[in-house]
Amino acid sequence: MELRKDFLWGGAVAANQVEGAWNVDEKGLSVADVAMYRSNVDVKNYAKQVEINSENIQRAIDTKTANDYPKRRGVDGYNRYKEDFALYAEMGFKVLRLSIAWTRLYPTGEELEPNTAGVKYYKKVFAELKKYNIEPIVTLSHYEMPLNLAVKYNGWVDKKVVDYFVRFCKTCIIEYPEVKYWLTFNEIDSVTRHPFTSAGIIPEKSKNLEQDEYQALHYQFLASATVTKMIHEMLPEAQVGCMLTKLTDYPSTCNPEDILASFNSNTLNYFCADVQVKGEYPILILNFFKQHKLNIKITPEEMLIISEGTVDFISFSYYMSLVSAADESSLEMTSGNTVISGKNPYLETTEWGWTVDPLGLQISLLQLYDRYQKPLFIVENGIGAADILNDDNTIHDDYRITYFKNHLHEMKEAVEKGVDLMGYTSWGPIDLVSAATSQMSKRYGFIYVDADDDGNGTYNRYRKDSFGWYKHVIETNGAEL
Ligand code: BGP
Repeated sequence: MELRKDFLWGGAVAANQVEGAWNVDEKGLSVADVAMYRSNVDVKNYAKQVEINSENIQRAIDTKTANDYPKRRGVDGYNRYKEDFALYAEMGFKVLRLSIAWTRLYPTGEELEPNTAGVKYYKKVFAELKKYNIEPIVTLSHYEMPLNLAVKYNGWVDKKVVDYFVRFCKTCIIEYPEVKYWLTFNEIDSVTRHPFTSAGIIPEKSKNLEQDEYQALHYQFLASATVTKMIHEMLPEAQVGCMLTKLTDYPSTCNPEDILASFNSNTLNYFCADVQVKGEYPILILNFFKQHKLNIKITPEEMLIISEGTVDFISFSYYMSLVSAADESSLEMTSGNTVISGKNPYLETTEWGWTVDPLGLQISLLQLYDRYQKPLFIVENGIGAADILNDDNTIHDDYRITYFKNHLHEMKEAVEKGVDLMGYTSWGPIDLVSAATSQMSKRYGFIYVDADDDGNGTYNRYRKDSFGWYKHVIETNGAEL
């Protein structure tokens, strides 16, 4: 089986990682604007340790420049989007996944009417994409909650936030009816890994953090289903997807104890898709709540909405696989994508320690399709590397070409075996500010951006070697890798 004729090739970005212009045109502060993640962060406790407390947030609010917070500068995408879209068009993109920054439309999240400048900005963005027939895939929430809602309500722990989010989404649906593909929450499962950026939870405000994380997740499910229903009613042609971090877990040995540990890890990883695809909580998760003495408020009325707002397709990010053992101390540990896991002796890691596992992509696709029989969409995949810009403005990133070649090969194998795959968008087709580390030097793009970790540079764009390679892949609809 070949890839669909209308296979959706493209790339994926998030507003907070490319736009910059953090305080322009009435934009409010978002959680991303104050997150100070650094590369030396202990991933084991990620946001829970990483200086996310009231004092730190206040300091960030008081800081009026972008210097200390590279994300506030992004890659100047707010001003340079036309140039960037022309480059995407040159590569032959059919789609661009991007997010609409909640704080451009509702600076504090609580306004009754949207900010006109913000609404206008994305109209220009979509019109520009239209020129090239590039379809937008819109993520409604990509770690971009208004900071005000985090500070005032401890984020998604409070049900009020559901209404604020739905109001924002309704505006998006009314203002941008041309959008055919919508994703509600980026990596929705990440609430339990980095509760601040994912759900606006300030850990010191939580009496029981685990309880709050799962409560927040429940309200995100509710909001997602409400918005999914709304899109289905208001834009009958449009499709809505959930978005997961696919973290396929392998047992460290064939000892049944290790198999069980790995099964448990996979069960937790499937949990969000189970809710968003099937419209109900899996029994194993309800028991997990009991065992962990979590008392999550879930009403029958909310479950009705969740059951009525199931998604049309499953999208996911794929960067790595994990290894579990019953006795964690038997494992050498590694970290990546805010996850800590056993190191897999059969696999290499990137410069940032992320396990590289192309076959794991095939396995993930097969497992997801086998479990849900829903169309799948790979909406993030890529390698963060410290590229070198040569004097003649070339960038020889053969390692990136190898990475993509291997992953796309496995993707095609899965399709060959019958998986229904809608498309593939690489993460960061242009270099952007890293979500976890706030670094520029961790580069994902086919397009190089001349900026460093402190925000210095010309911000000029240069084509890397991988640029021409990806263009050819798209031209041949993946036949030639
Ligand atoms: C995913 C996020 C993205 C992106 C990517 C790479 O988890 O959805 O926003 O950033 O990971 O991560 P990083 O930027 O930390 O290398």
